Amino acid sequence: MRNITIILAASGWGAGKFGTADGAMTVLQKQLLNNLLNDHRIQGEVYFANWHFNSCQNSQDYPIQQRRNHVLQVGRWIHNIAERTIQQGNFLLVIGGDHSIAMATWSGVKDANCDFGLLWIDAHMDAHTYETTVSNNPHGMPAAVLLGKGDHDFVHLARNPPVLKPNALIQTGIRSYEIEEEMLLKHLGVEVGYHKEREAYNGYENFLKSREHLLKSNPSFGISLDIDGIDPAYCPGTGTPEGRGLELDDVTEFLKGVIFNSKCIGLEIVEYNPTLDQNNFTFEAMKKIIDIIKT
Ligand SMILES: [Mn+2]
Repeated sequence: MRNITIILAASGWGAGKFGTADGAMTVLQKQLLNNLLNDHRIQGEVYFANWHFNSCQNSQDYPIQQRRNHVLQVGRWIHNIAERTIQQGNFLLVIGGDHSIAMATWSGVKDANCDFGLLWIDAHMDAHTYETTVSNNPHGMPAAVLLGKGDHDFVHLARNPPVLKPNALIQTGIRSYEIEEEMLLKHLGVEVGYHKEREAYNGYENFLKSREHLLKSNPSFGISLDIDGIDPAYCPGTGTPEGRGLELDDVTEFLKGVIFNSKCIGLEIVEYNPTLDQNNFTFEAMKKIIDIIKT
């Protein structure tokens, strides 16, 4: 029996468009968790919270400080549940929502006295701070925050920051970033898997290598999956799509049965924005991803 705690965080406060919040909403309403929750090998509990009155609004219509405060509120909620989840030995599944929630997810895991490495699957580095950001969107900052850089309160969602030492983070799928982000990660010595040559790329092998590498210096690992890391041909429903992305099959193959892998502490899936979907492609991809983790 595997105990699993699922957090559905309907928050787009860290993104440009609040529609990202509808990702968690859709997963709930369209019952994408049913196969997980009805599996006799799994004992699941679900936490859901919606942080918007109107997800049709743009976050740019709100002051930066207010958006930041909401990101912190959502973050404290997630942190507390994540911490308890890991203390209880449960598998943690977080579904967003935008990627700013990663600050909280992995801060909570760390505060449960868990040593882990994090595989970051994304088109973007998300290594901005308020000093370098162009958009002022916190979902471009979580990797920096987890490394102890940037906004003081974001960093201190964790009791003892930084959450990650540079060798406990590996990024993959990266193909869109600003020079300031690259400089920060290079300076710290984080391993970045660039994804510019799609043809020459062996996605699945690469995931396995990254996991092995993380497990050399960490007893366990977690996965932060930004679905914009996957090619927009499969996942067009996301706020900042980038072409020439990862193969969906590589990602699902890697995630196969992951909740029964005792070395894997948790998975986070973020940036699904159903309002931007085309032909339900992203919906179907989400369904596939959620089902495969118990297969
Ligand atoms: Mn991201």
